[in-house]
Formats: sequence, structure tokens, C-alpha cells
Amino acid sequence: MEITVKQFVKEFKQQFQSMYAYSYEEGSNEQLYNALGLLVKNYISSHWKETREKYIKNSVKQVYYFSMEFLPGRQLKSNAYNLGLLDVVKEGLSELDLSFDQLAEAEADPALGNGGLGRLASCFMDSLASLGMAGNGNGIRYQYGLFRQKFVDGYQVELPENWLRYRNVWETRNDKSTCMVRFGGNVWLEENHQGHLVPHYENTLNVLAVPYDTPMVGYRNDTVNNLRLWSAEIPVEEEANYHTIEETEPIKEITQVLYPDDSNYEGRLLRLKQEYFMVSAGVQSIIRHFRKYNVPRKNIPDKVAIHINDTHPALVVPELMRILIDEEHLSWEQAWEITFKTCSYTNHTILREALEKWPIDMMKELLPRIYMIIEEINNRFVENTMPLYGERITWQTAILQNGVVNMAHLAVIGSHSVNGVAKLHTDILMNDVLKDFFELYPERFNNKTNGITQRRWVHLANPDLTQLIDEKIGENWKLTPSELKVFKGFEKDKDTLNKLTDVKLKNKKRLAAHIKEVKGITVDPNALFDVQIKRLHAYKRQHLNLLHILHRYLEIKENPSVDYVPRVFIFGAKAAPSYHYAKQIIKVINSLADLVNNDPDVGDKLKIVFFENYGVSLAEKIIPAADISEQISLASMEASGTSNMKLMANGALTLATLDGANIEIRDFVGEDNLFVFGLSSKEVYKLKENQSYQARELYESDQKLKNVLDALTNGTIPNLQDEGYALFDSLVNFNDEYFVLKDFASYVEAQNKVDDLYKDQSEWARKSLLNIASSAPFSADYTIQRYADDIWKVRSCVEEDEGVHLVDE
Ligand code: CBF
Repeated sequence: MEITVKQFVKEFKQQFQSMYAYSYEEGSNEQLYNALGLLVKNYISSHWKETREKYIKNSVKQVYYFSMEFLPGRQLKSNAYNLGLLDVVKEGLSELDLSFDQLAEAEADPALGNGGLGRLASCFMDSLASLGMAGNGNGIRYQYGLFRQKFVDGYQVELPENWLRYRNVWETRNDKSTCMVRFGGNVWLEENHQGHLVPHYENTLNVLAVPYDTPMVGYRNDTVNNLRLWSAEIPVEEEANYHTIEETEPIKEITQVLYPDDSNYEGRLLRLKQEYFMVSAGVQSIIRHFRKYNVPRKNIPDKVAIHINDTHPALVVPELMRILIDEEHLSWEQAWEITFKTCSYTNHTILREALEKWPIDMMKELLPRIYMIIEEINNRFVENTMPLYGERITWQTAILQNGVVNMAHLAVIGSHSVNGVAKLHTDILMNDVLKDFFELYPERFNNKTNGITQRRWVHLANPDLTQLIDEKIGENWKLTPSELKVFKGFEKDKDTLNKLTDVKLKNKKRLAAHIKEVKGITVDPNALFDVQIKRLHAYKRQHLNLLHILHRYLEIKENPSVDYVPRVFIFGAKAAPSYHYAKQIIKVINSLADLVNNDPDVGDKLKIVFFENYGVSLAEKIIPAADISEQISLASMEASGTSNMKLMANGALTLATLDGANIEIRDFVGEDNLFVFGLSSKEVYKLKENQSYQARELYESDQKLKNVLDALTNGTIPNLQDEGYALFDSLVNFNDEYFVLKDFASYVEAQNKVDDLYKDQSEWARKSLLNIASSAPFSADYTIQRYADDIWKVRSCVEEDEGVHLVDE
């Protein structure tokens, strides 16, 4: 986009004045940010309109990515960058004596997701637009995002995250495209004059779904796609039926919070309401938009692909059936053919508790028509499967089982494609979690290893590294990530390695200053920065990290001259509000941090920093400064991971179990350039199968391990209530579900190897460079290209010479 600094300055001043009726010099950071954001959005709007029109004019097939979570992160910088305006904006602001970075920090970071799944959805939005593909997001505009995490006396406390407080400049409320979503009531079918069975409804709760559209800006290719987030409101014509504020609550609460408390019936019911609300509004708006294409309905799968991101949006299947049968009057068979060809499903986890199952009674009462359709899908599935595969497989794969609706089964049966998110994960789906389905439909299964957008996670988060790569290999890698491998040619070049070390040190200094500012802890930027950033979950094993730190602490106390490389252990993690054990782990880490950080015997040898409120913006500060990337989940448990990819791309060395995408990272970077430890997934399966594991035996036979575990309960760590005992119990008395003790010794050994290597800074830099140079296959651009080719069958709509284009990986 061509805009001069002069023009920008003039337009910015006008924008500010028209919004606030005084001069920009008097504006607060929030006001200045709002004005700047709106101005950038104005620059986007013509491309947004043209992209939409181009798709319709050329009858382009559109992808709709249905996800209950999106974690876009702050958008100002990335939008300005993708438009090619970042330098102009920075220069213009500095002419006005304003700092771009300061204004950018005033943007709220929308926490509309929990972690990897939501962030992946946003990386995919960025890649779809950057590849010039017609890809739309469909989700919920939660009024409050995921809770804001605070630590009080080391305990996690959850506060509301009011991200819309200062308005959201990127969204456009689109009243023209609202839909009505119906819940509850009675429904029955009657034949109309044309002989169609049509549903009649009474006493339903009618909710108006209002779309808020946000532009998804492609990288320098004039493409702007749409992220549509729905908000629930009372239909205007029904307002008179509501007499008190309390009466309006059941409607407003639908889009109030992400993840209502699901430890009780009401919370679960609300979550199901949210899922149907988002699905129904999304599918209705797709069918309405499809009509603009003027092609027969049987061609829907040629023009529309709907992607089901985990089981949460699986109601897409019966909802599309409902619309095609009840409103478009197609036969069951016609509707099923369309639905099945249109839908595809990604599984993101093997955790049983995350594979949703809804009580049949709840579904029947909340969504009576949808339940009828699910029942019919199930009956037909059973009828077809039984004669071919027999009772066992049929009942194990049925949608309705023991009083519940199994949403993963609904998603698999209703989709033409089912994929996992890393090779190992897909293998586990095929051989274990969805094994029976793999027998029924082997052709549907495929792997799509996750990816990240390097634009946000390298170009913007790590400008000095980006500049170094540009200087050494030119800028082509930004449009063709596979060219990053050219950087490998510099692994022995002293100048490059020194510069790489300097870049890392600069990033570490910046993070050290931030740590000082927000945590009051002084850390030495020359120390090794060891990073574990992800949701807190027992399978991710932050407590294994904790045990190792405690082990180091005890060793230092016993022998203050022990030869440890000074380390800063950095954590960022939120625990689900009702996940008591995870919160206990947080408390123990925080208490250990207080002990270690203030012990004069320890000095700089060991520091622990546990950041509050981990999210996208914080990740952007931490990742460029990381030396070690902790990916230590129990093998087989982490579907893929994506922080592993971001950290690798920024030159951190991975310390990992062979789990999720860590295996592919090892394959690309080579065994010598990361640290692998622990049980393999095969060994884990075996241990589980033969039930031979005895954690207590390990505790009793390994003196070092015993000392560490005893330190959880013998008062070494001050200021604990029963949290140390809880950890001890789970690991020793309840037989250590995630094999933490089993992997402890090899983890400590790997950590010692990390120390040894860090002592040789130029060798460390060489391996770091090789990691950066091997990270291209984890570009989300490639991942999206694979989804586009194999699943959605969509192509780029931009000219060959524009924007990102992908040659070999
Ligand atoms: O596929 C994206 C990510 O999804 C999760 O975060 C999830 O919520 N299921 C997984 O835990 C990650 O392994 C995965 O990378």
C-alpha cells in the first residue's frame, strides 16, 4: 500500500480530532491507539471490500473455519506490517513525537481462547489471507475473555478480562447480517401442501445473533478476509417480553464468558448453548451467502468447506442437515451427501475429558429438532454399519451411547476428512483413540502437522533476528519460508554466529528489564534462559521442571561451588479455574521461587520467574529471548504443541520428550541439535498396559529423587499449606499418573548436557542457527497449503507474482 509519511501524519491528526474533538497532543495512549487503529482500519477497508467482491464475482470456493476459540493477539502492528505500512506509521508518529511501541501496548490482547487451539486458529487466519485463499473464521465474541490471572501469595486468582473496555477498533458490527437462533420449546413435524415434512415450533427461546466482523489482512497481497464473531442479543421485536434485567440474563450470558464453569449442570448447559449458537448463526450465514453464487444447492461442496475445529463445533453436521431439509426442502439423502462433502474435522487432543459428550436429555431439551436429526443420523449409521462390521464396532462407534451424544463420533461420521495435528498424534488417533473408525473409514484419516505464522512470531517479535537473516540470505524467505534453509550455510561463519549471539543477548536484556519491571526480580542476561510457556496441566509436566529446579537448589545448598551454569527458569501458565491440582503446582513453583530468588547462597546460579497472565503479547516478549525450549510432556499426551515451533524459529534449543511435533522437530533439525530424554510413547503404552510401574519403588531406591520429593513436605519450601503434600501424594502414593518420577533421571541428565553445551557459546550459537534454519517446515503457510490441497480443495486467488508463494518445503 502506497502512503507517504506526510499523508499519514495529516490523516492521523484529522482522525484523532474527528474522534475526540481536541488535538492529538492532549490524547491518552488509549485514545491515540484508537485513532491510529481506526486509521489503519480505514486503509484496510477498500481491500476488504474488493476481496469480498472478487470472491463472489469469480465464484470462489470459501473455507469457513469454525472454532470456539481464536487468539489473534494484538492486531495493530501485524496489520500495519502486512499492509506494508509499518515503517511509514512509525516514522510518522515519531515526527509527532509519539512512540509507536507505546501506543501499540495500549491495545487490549483479546483472550478469546485457552491456548494452542485458539492460537492455531489465528495463525491459520493469517496464513489463509497471506496465501490469498478465501478463508473465513467463525466464532464467538465473548464479552469477557479468558480470566486475567493474578498471583496472590503465590496462589492463582482469576479476575474478569474486560477486553472491550476501551472499544475494539478492528471490529465492525454488521446489523445487515444478523440471524435468529432458536433454543428449547416444542417441535413437531407436519406435512405441507407439497408433501414436505416441515417442523413447527412453539415456546422457543429466540436469540438474535449479531455478527462482528474483523479484517484478516494478508501479507502484502491486497487480500483481506473476514473473521466473524457472533454476539447474542434479544431480538428487537421481542424486547417488550422482557420486563427485568434478570429476565434478559439467559440471552446475554450466551456470549458473556469463554468456558463457563463446567463443574455443574448449568455451566455445561450454557457451554452447549454457546456451541449451538455459534454453529447455527455461522451455518445460516454461509447458506445465505452461498445464494449469491447462483448455483444449484447440490454444488454447495464445490463452493463451501466448513472446518470443525475440535469437537466443539460438531453440531455443524446436524445444523447443516436441518437447514437443507427443513428450509431448503432437500431429501435426507441429498442433504447428507452435501453435508458430508462439505464438512471436515480436526482432532486436537487425546485427553478423554476433552472429547465432548453431552447427556441426551440435555440435548433433547435444549435443541429438540437438532436431537431428532442426530438420532436419525445415528440410526442410519447403525443400520449401515451393523451388517458389514458387526455389533462390537457398530456400538463402539455409534453417536448415541449410554445416555450421551458422543461429539467426536458425530464429527467423524459427518465429515469427509479427519485429521490429527502431528504425525504421532494422527497415528495414535488411528491406532487407539479412533481405532474403530479407522477400520470403517481409513480413507478419511490424514495428518496435518501444525504450523505457526513466522510473520508474527519472527518478523515482528524478533526484528533483530529478522534483520540478520535478511542481511545474510536476502528477503525471499519471507515469501518463501523454505529458503530459510540457505541460512544453514552460515553455521561455521564466525561473523554470523557472533551476531546471532548478540541478537539473543539483546533480546534477553530486553526481557530482563521487563522481568525487573513486572516482577521486581533482577536476572543476569548472560544466564541461560530456560522457558516453559503453555497451559498448566499435569500431562505437560511443569512439576517435572519444578523437581529438577528443586534438585539443583538442594545441590547448590550442599555444595555452593557446584559447577552449574547460571539459569533463569521462566514459566508462563494459566490453570483452569476448577483444576485444583494444576493450581497447587503453581503455588509450589511460586513458593520455591520466593525461596530460591532470595537465598544469598544461590545468587545468580538459579532464578525462577513465573509470569502472571500468560498470553500472546507476553509470549511475543519471552520467545525471542529463550535459550531452552521446555517441551517435556509425557510422550503420547501432547497432540502437537506450537510453542515448540515458535521457540525453535527464534533459535531456542529444544529440550524434549519424543511427543507431538517434537518428533518432527528432531527429524528436521537433527538429533545432535536438540536434547531428547524420557520414555517413548511405545514405552508409555507398554507400561500402562502391563501395569508394572511402581513409583514408590523409584522414590525409595533413588536417593537424589527421594531428597527432592521429601523437600516438598519437610518444610524446605516455605509458605506452603498442603500443596507440597498434594504433589508428593500424587507422585508417590497415587503412583504418578504421568510418569514424572520415571523420567526424572534422564531429564536431569539432559539438563546437565544443556549446561555443558552452554559453556561453549559458539557451538551453542551454531546449533541455534541450525534450529532457525530448519524451522521453515513449521510455517503455517505450508500447513494451510496442505489443508487447502488435501481437504478443502481451495486455491490461491492472487496473481503468481503477489504475496506469499510456496515452493518446496
Ligand atoms: O492443535 C493445536 C493445539 O491444541 C491443543 O492446545 C488443544 O487444546 N487440544 C493441544 O493441547 C496442543 O498439543 C496443540 O498443539
